[in-house]
Amino acid sequence: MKRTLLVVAALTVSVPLLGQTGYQPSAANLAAREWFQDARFGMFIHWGVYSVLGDGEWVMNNRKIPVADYEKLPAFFNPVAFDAAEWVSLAKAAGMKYITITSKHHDGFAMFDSTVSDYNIVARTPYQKDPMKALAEECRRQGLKLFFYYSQLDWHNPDYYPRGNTGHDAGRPDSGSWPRYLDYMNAQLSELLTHYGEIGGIWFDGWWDKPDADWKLGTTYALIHKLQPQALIGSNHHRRPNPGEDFQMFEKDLPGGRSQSFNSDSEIGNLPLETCETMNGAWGFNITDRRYKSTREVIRYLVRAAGSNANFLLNVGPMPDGRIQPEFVTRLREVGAWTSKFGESIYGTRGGPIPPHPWGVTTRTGNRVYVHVLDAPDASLLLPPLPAAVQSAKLLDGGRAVDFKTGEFGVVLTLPKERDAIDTVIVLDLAR
Ligand code: H79
Repeated sequence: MKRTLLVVAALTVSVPLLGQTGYQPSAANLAAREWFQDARFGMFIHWGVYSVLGDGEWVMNNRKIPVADYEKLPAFFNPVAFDAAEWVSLAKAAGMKYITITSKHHDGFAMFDSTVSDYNIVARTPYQKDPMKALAEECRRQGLKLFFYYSQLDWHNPDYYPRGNTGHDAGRPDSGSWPRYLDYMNAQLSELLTHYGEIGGIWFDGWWDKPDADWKLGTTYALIHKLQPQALIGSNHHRRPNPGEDFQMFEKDLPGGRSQSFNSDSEIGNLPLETCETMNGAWGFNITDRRYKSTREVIRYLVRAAGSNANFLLNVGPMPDGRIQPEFVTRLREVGAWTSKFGESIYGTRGGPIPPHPWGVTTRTGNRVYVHVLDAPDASLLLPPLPAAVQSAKLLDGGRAVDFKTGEFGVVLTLPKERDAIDTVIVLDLAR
């Protein structure tokens, strides 16, 4: 009985607090959402003191490393080969339009200059510099937007209490002040929103660690939107978007996909969409992970994402010395060769008009439809009826005409005998 009452009380209290109620995005924010969707392709960067161990960004939790031992890591983090211009140039060469980087991951270590705690890169590492500053400046110089990943979950701060589902082996005292933790988090977010010029937005993660806690999301979201109204807020909570969020992301799944257990409850909302994926199996640098996706697989994921009306945020986990490993660099340059040739079928498009199919996807701009034929075994392909009559069909690569017939059931395309091994893109111009 007591338990039931508690549950009811928790529900009635927490529901209205799940976001910035009454949020009206500013004109600048709405414009940024359009920019974001046009951009379609970004670079995700997971980089932190965990990179030193070469065992992924979850190493503190997975190897049950207590705070006292984990705190030895910053002394070994000295990325003397870090060159912001190289990273940004590489992203640009791949055809990426923005970068999203871990400013703080679950381990709680700030990869930026923070005054609210000395658990940060400037105070605790021999490097003593703020790489977010260098990246922000370089992104501005090269015309990319910079987003900050920020983990709401924290395995280091004792005020992250009561603890959530993870981080139980960090050896922290069984006490702490949750309101003080939220103040700390909001103070760090204020730093990220005031010290680095105009940023693209904040990519939250870790909410899922304490889904029943009162995160006072409305306060945090209002703070961000007040400091930078154009900044886009997204949260990787695997739920429907909350009021105050500006885009919705999916981890290791296309929108609506269910391949990951944590996506079992995810639902697609009405906001701009993004999906993120790793280039091997790891987000943070992993020295033994050789499960590299091929360039072809990466490009086809970008195509499938665009056809699902979503951006693709492709991850790299730089090494502790600041370099990006050659396996990633090679693939990114190859992806760039493809995007520079086929980019018009991706950038500035929206998914559709035909929903994704096993044979491939469609993207569109205005009255032009790009049919991305990925896995169509037959010599012809039937498209369901389109919103307007097809006036011409041609290959994007080379411009050769593609035969088509319009009938009662839709449009039948005669596919070229020689298919592109990655993606055969057919351009349809529809009547206005
Ligand atoms: O930042 C990246 C991940 O660290 C973070 N989100 C992306 C963008 C993330 N946090 N949790 N999860 C993803 C899902 C949890 C996966 C886990 Fe595991 C499975 C945690 C423990 C088992 C993968 C395998 C990570 C550690 C071992």
